[in-house]
Amino acid sequence: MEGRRLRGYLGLGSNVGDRLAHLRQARDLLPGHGVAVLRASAAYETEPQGDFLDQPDFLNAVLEVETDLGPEELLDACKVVEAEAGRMLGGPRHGPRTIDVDVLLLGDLSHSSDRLTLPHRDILARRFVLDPLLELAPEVTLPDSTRVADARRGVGDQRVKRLGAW
Ligand code: PH2
Ligand code: MG
Ligand code: MG
Repeated sequence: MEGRRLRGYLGLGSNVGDRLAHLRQARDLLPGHGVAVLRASAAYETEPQGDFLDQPDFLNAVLEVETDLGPEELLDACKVVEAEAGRMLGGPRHGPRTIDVDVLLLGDLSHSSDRLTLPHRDILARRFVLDPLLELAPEVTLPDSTRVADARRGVGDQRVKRLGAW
C-alpha cells in the first residue's frame, strides 16, 4: 500500500567492522527501495546504551527522508537495506550490529504493531538519536506535540562525539 508522500527520519547505527562504510551503504541503498534521502546529519561516535553495555562504541547518524511508503512498508525497506548492507540476523537484543536502520518518525503518524512503534520509543531517552535528529530538525515535534528538543537536557550524561560529514 502506498499512502501520501511523507517526510520522516531514520536512525542509522553500526558498531561492527567498518562502521562508516556501513552507514554509507545504508544511505546509498535506500533510494533503490522507494526512500528518497533529503539530508544526513553528521556522524556521531556514541557510547552503547540499553541492555548490553559491554560492546564497542557505535557510529550513529540520522537521515531525513521522503517516501510514499506506509509505515510497515518503510520498515520492510529498512530491513531489506540492512540485509543488503551485510547485517546478520540473531545476536542479543541491543547487542553489536553491522548496521541498524530504525524508523524514528514518519510524518505525524502514530503507529503501533508488533513490528513497529511510531514514534520510535527511544527517541526522547537516547542522546545518540536526539543529537543528530535535532541537528537536522531543531523544532521537530512528536505526533502528540511534544517538543523533541525539550528531552535534550535529560540525556547529557550519555557520551557522544560529533565527527562531522560523511
Ligand atoms: N542501538 C541499540 C542499542 N544501543 N547504543 C548506541 N550508542 N547506538 C545505537 O545505535 C544503539 C545503542 C539497539 O538498536
Ligand atoms: Mg536500533
Ligand atoms: Mg533496529
